[in-house]
Amino acid sequence: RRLAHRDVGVLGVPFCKGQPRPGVAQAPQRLRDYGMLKKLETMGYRVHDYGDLQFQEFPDDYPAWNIKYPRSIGASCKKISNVVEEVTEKGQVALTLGGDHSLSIGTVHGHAMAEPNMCLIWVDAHSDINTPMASPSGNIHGMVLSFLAKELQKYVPRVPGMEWVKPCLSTKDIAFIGLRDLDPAERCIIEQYNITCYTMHEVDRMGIHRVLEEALHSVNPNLDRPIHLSYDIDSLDPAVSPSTGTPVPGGLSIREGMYIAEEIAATGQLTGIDLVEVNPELGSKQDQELTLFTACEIIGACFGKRRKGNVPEDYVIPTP
Ligand code: 4U7
Ligand code: MN
Ligand code: MN
Ligand code: MN
Repeated sequence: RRLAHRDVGVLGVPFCKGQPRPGVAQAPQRLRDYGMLKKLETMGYRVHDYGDLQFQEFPDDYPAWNIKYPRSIGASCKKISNVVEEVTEKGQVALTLGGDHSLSIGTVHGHAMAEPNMCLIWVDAHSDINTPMASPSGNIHGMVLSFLAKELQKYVPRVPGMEWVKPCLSTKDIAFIGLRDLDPAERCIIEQYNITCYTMHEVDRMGIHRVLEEALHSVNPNLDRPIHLSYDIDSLDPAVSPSTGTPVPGGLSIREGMYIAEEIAATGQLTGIDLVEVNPELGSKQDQELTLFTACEIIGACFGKRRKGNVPEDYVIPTP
């Protein structure tokens, strides 16, 4: 399967209801305007842009327990899941541009429907595994994995809008990288279910090379499983990605962020990517440009752009 994927299916998700700050819904268009898709075309990919997803309005979308906008998010994620499943089945790499991280309930679900043997690498400052009853905020972007992990369903109530979700992952199929802001329930779940987890503490202790080696080994030892990479831009240090809703100091450097993307791309197994939580309306003009630049560099690396250089397949050194 290595390098077989020359087609990318792009889905924009201008969605922000999983968290409180507007602006994150503008990211898909801003990333396109910044030239992200042109960059992929220049790299030799055929880019199929499915445009921005259209959402249904739910005027009376009252909280369920403390969960905010369950019906809107549930219905949107159901659509997202169907699109990602179709795109994956066509043999295209599904690239989803968020939008807040709640959309990954849809992308991971859709990818798993098409590729049941899939594993998940979650690059984030946060673990997004709060259960609805434990969440301190009620924001779904911090609860994503609790809806998807089979082992956690005993903690998840029947939420209006989410009835369609089939828990499609095991906690064994998840690896976290970059974490540095965990709520008590999240730390407790990671320990009780022994979830593969490399926080910034481990990045400092072991270096990013060993972190990637071990993370890949634990979820994908033979590198024969399709990989879903869910990349929250807040995993990176606010110095390189300031325009995001929940920035946390002490994050990944741009070099570590690119190394992660390069190594996962090199497996040849990366078939689904989310880029989420870019908020191009936060911070100064310069902050916004920098965040868009960083996001494009990361996505380039996810699609095989290497800092050591690339040689096109049919390249010959020019002769005089
Ligand atoms: B993101 C938080 F309480 N854990 O649940 C929560 F700190 O997608 C933050 O990673 C979640 O940006 C952040 O609301 C979600 C909070
Ligand atoms: Mn985050
Ligand atoms: Mn996140
Ligand atoms: Mn965030």
